[in-house]
Amino acid sequence: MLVNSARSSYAEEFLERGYCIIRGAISEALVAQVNSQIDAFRQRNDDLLNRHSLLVEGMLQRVVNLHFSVTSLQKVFCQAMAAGAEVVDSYGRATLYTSLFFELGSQQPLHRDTPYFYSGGDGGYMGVWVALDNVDENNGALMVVEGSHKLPEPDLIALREQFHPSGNVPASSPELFDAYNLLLADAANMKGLPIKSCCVQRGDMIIWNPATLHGGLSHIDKSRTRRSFVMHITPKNMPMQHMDYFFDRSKIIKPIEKNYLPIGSDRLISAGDQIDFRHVKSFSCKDLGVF
Ligand SMILES: O=C(O)CCC(=O)C(=O)O
Ligand SMILES: [Fe+2]
Repeated sequence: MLVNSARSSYAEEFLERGYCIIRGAISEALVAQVNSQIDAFRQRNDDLLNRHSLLVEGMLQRVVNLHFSVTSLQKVFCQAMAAGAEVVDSYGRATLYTSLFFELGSQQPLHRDTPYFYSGGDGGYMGVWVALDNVDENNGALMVVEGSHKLPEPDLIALREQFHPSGNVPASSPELFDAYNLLLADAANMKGLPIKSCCVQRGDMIIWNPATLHGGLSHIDKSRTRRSFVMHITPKNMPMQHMDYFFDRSKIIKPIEKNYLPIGSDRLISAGDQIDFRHVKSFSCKDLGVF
C-alpha cells in the first residue's frame, strides 16, 4: 500500500489502464525548434522524396529514425525520458531503439506491438508518443483500448498453424498479425473495454504498454498535419525479435551487444544513420542533411 501511494498518478494510470498521458512533457521552445527543423528538412528534401513517391498526400508518413537527420528529436527523447522516468526507466534506464515520425496519421487498426517487439518476456519495451501538433479526432489521434494490456494471449499455436502450417513464421506476417489483433479486439469488445481517443496538445506525451491495443484514427482533415514522434524504447542491450520468435517460443533469443551514441548528459540512442521512408526506401544522413 505504501508503495502504491508513493507512486505518481501517471505511473498508477500506466499500470492500471495500460497507458498514460503526460501533459506538457516537452517544452514549447523545443517543440518550436523541432517543427522549424522539420520545415527545413522538407524544404531541402521534398524534391528527392517526390521523385521516389515517398510523400503521401504531400505529407511525411511512417519515417523510421528521422531523429538521425532532425537532431532536435534527440532532445525530445531526453525531455520525454525525464518527464516519464518513473515509467520508462522501470525496467532499467531507457534507451532509444527506433523511432517513427508522421505528418499524416498512421490510421492503423488496433494492434499490440508485442509481435514486432519481442524480447522473450516482459522486458521493458514501451511506445512513447509525442505530439508536435495539436491532435484531435479530425487529424488522426492515437486511440487506445483501456485495460487491454491485461487481456490473455489468444491461442498462439493455433494461429501459427492456421497461417503457417509448416511452422516457419516469417519475421513479418501481416495476415497473421491482423488475425491475432482481431481476436484481441473482439475479446476487448466482449469485455466492454473502452476505446479512448487521445486528444492532446503539442508537447504532450503518451506512453503505452506493448500489450495495450492501440491504433490511429482516420486523418479526416488533411489541411492539418498530425506531426507526431513515436519512440520505441528498451533498456540497454535488450534483444528485439519479431513474429518468427513471438509465435515460436522454442526459439532461443541470444544476448546482444549494441552500439550506442550518448545523448544529453545521461542517455543512449542506438547508433545508425539510415532514415527509412514507409519501409520502401532509405537514405543516409549524408543524402538528407543533418539539421
Ligand atoms: O501513431 C500512430 O497512429 C500509431 C503508432 C504505432 O502504432 C506505433 O508506433 O507502434
Ligand atoms: Fe503500434
